[in-house]
Amino acid sequence: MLQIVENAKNYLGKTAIVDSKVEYTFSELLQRSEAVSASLLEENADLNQKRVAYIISPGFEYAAIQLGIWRAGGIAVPLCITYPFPSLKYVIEDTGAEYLIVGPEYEELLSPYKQTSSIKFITLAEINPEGTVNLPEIDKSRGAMILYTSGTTNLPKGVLTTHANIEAQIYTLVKAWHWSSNDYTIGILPLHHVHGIINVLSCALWSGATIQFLHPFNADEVFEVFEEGKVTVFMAVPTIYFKLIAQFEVFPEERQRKLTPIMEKFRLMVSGSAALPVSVMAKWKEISGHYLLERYGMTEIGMAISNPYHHDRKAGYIGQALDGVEIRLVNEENQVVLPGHAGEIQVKGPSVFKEYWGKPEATANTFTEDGWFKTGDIAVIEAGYFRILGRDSIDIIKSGGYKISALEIEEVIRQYPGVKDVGVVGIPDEEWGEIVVSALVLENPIDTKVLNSWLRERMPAYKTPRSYKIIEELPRNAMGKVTKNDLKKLF
Ligand code: MCA
Ligand code: AMP
Repeated sequence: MLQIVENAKNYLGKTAIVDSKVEYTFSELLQRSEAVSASLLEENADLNQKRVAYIISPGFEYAAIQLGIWRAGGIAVPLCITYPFPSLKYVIEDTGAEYLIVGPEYEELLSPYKQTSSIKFITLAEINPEGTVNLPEIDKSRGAMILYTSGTTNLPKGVLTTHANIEAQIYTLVKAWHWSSNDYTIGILPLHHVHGIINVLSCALWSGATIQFLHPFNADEVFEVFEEGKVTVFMAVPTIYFKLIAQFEVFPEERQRKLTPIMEKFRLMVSGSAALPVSVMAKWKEISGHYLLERYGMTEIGMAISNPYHHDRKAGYIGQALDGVEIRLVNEENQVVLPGHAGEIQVKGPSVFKEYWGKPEATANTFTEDGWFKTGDIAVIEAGYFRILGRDSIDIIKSGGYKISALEIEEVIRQYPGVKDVGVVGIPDEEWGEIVVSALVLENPIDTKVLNSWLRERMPAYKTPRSYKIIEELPRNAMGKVTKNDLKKLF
């Protein structure tokens, strides 16, 4: 029994999703998801954790497909809609997906998979709207979803979560942030990451709330929806709050005066995925009347630490351990540090993922012997609240809320003719958190604009460097390792 599906049965006539101004009830969502299950299962009784990759714009069909894969016993592999073909191919092949469900906008991009015999290519038009099927019993310990995350290796890793992990992640947030069927939220975040999939979409569906999708993100449209007066809960990354502030500031005073009291009535506004600058928090308070609730999470663990719903929210702090999540801070010897001392955040609990897909060694390395997940984030506790100090690896960059691996980008740039060596770093930026930049050592002269277009065919825009510097040699230490802090200074 999948709890998210069982809960939906309590709200059949209620609006679950608003997509392009069309309203869909929970009953329609369940029916469409069963049609998806039927088209995946055909004559089979259970997908038995076969991987189903899908590339669908945020909206009703996306939600129906996610539920349909789960109900049929498959593992959902949501693909990023802004990835170029090579990045999609990597995820599809790394998961060994046997099914690929493709929205109309992406059929041409993924057409190479139409011909292959190992993958069943399914378009939305091919899903029989009347399809029904006997659905299998799903054990909660089975795999439910694989999301890709960049790390300190040069290729992204698939993070496998079970149904039990996902239910724990959702339940924790529903309880901590008081979700109910009276809630109305906006879906603006990408749906290949935990923030959009779990914190917004799944928490809303689980609670019988309504989610209105806006795609692609557009600050003016977000305020238009606010003006309709239905929104109660809003979640975004700091870059989005930055963009909303910039948009608000160009509105005529009359519109500003109308918007503020509307936003003041919201029940909750949350920021996460990257550090929220105190300046953004202060400005947002002026505009909306809300102290943003900042929280901390990770693809591997869902949400772990959050500022309180009812009590003091502290600017610059991520809050306290969420219910059901165990947190400790340890030093380099893996010993718990004394209060007030910095240490790595380690996490235990039912929301922690099962494994990196097909990477037993990486999985083993990321857990301590006694089963704690090592986040790589360094924090300190001050007056009972956690504050993030940094990360243990300079090669992980957070830009626009996306986690980006410098090594992954370097690996691609190194293949470009004329490039002898390359170093990629993230430099601080108020709007994006960090911005990806690259230093190049050349064999032959190259045009960085041409390099940039070449990269855009191989990686999404958010990973592509925003600026390049051509240098004679990369700064290195006595061991020959590139000293990235010195590299940062060049920018
Ligand atoms: C895009 N641009 C950038 C970046 N991304 N420039 C610098 N740094 C970047 N990171 C450029 C584009 O190339 C383009 O320039 C211009 O900015 C507009 O790009 P576009 O993609 O249209 O931007 P946008 O649509 O306005 O997107 C901004 C965004 C988006 C809405 C903030 O980045 C976003 O949705 N971020 C959320 C990511 C997220 O959900 N992360 C959660 C993962 P040009 O025109 O020259 O091409 S973390 C997570 O799940 C954990 C569990 C957690 O804790 O939540
Ligand atoms: P991802 O793996 O994409 O899910 O990104 C998770 C990472 O985002 C964490 O390991 C943190 O480094 C960072 N992160 C998430 N929330 C916050 C926050 N509120 N403040 C600072 N960093 C955050």
